[in-house]
Amino acid sequence: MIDRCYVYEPGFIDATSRAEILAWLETLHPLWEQRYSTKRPPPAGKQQRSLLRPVYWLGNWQFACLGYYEPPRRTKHVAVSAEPFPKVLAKLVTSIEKRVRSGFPPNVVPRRWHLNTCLVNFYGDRIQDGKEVDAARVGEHRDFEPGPVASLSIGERARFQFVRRGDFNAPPVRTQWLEDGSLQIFGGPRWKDDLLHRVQRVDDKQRLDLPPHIPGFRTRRVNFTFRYVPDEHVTPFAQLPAAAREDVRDYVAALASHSTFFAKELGRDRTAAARSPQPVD
Ligand SMILES: O=C(O)CCC(=O)C(=O)O
Repeated sequence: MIDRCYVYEPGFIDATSRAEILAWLETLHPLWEQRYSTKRPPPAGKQQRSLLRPVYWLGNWQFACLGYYEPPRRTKHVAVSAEPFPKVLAKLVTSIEKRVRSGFPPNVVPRRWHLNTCLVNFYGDRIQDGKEVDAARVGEHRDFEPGPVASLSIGERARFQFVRRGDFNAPPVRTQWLEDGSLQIFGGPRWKDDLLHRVQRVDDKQRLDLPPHIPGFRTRRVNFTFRYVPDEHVTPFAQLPAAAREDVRDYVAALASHSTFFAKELGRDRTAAARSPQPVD
């Protein structure tokens, strides 16, 4: 039976686009975020830790310390305006959106759905005391953004699985190897809500070292997951509440040192602060 809510297409990314994506990746400076705010103690019972892998976000950045976008309970002040998609990704996204609109049942595609958010995940090895420690996996989770999500993969293939909630040791409902250049799209209540997904492992057959160079890390797979966050839920850095702004200021400053977009965002906040100086004792 044809499932109109799931697509896997190997070889979706053509050679020219692949080369352009790799060239663009060279220019990136991903962040290796802390899970919780560094400005106050972690929530009760939680330990501060680094994320397993470096990431970059486009469209809007969901910093781990602010909590990820999760409607309806967490929609405000968690999706922070970020750089637009580079041309090569924007073009691929246009074709993915067309495919979703023509192929997916209309009732699983929200009215204003468009892929305006991209999480770039770097999978590979952490270099620790001169040794490589495999960090190429993602535990079971849901993507809470409304509507179908689409993902593009570059590099070594990854074993991607859909599993039933609460029964992670049971045989997966679906295992899909995501190959270099492939596209995966899933939507609808079964794939998005009822099942969780995970990346169980990533091959290391070619000893790849994909761009960009990330200190303390060797990348063998890059995944781009495209999602939809309603535009009214995307907040410029300067308009975040003060505590959230302090939580992410160091990250935005790090991004700003390589990105004109973030340099402007940081500048807007400084201009606003200069206009309303803090009272002095
Ligand atoms: O790397 C992948 O293929 C999936 C990434 C993922 O599950 C996510 O970004 O939510």
